[in-house]
Amino acid sequence: MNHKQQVYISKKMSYALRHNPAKYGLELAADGSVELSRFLKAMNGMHHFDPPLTEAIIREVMAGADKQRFAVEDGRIRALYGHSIPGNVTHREAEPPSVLYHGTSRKAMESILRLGLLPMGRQYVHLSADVETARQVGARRDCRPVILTVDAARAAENGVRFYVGNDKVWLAAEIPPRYLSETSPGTKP
Ligand code: HQG
Repeated sequence: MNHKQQVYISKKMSYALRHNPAKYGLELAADGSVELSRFLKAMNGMHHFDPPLTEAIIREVMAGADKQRFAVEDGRIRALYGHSIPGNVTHREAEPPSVLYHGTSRKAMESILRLGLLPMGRQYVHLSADVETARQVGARRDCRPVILTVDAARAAENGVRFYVGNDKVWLAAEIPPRYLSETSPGTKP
C-alpha cells in the first residue's frame, strides 16, 4: 500500500472514531473504543476500500503514520485524541511534564492570551510534549506559527487536570492564560 492510500484510510478512521461514529452505526464506549470486528464491518459497509479493510491493513496504516493516532487492544480500536463528538471520551489522567507546548496561529493569539486555550471544536485542548511537535501542529494553520509554553507543573498544582493522548500529545479541558507564555525562538526542541 502506498503512503497516499494509507493517509486516505487513516483519515476515514479518524472521522469515524473521532467525529462521527453514528454515521457508521457505531457507538463508542466511554474510552472511545469499539470492537474491532464491528469497526471493520462498518468501515467496509460505508467505503469501498480495495482491498477491504482488515486488521492487518489497519496495523500497516498505524505503523506507517507520522503520529500515533489509534490504539488496537483486546480486540478493540480507539482514537487516542482529537475527538469532537458530544460528551467526553475518558483518557488516562497523569502528572504532566513540568512544561508542555502548544503550536498555534498568530491570528489566534489575541483571543488565546485573553481567554486561555479552549478546546474549540474538540473535546480537549491538545498540548505537545516538545517544541518540534508543537511547531508541526501550529504549521497546519500558519507558516510562522506561535509556540506557547504551558507551565504545566503550576497548572497541575492549581488543579488543572492533564490526560495522556500518546507520548507526544497531552490533553486538558482548558488552560487559563496565566500559565501561557510565548516560547522564545531559540528554545531547544
Ligand atoms: C486554537 C492534529 C482562539 C488552537 C494536531 C488551535 C493535534 C484558540 C485551534 C490535534 C483558542 C483549534 C489538535 C482561543 C485555542 N481563541 N483560538 N481561546 N484556544 N485556539 O485542530 O491543537 O493530525 O482543534 O490554538 O497535530 O491545532 O489530526 O487543535 O489552533 O495533535 O492527528 O484553536 O490535531 O492531529 O484547532 O490540533 P484544533 P490543534 P491529527
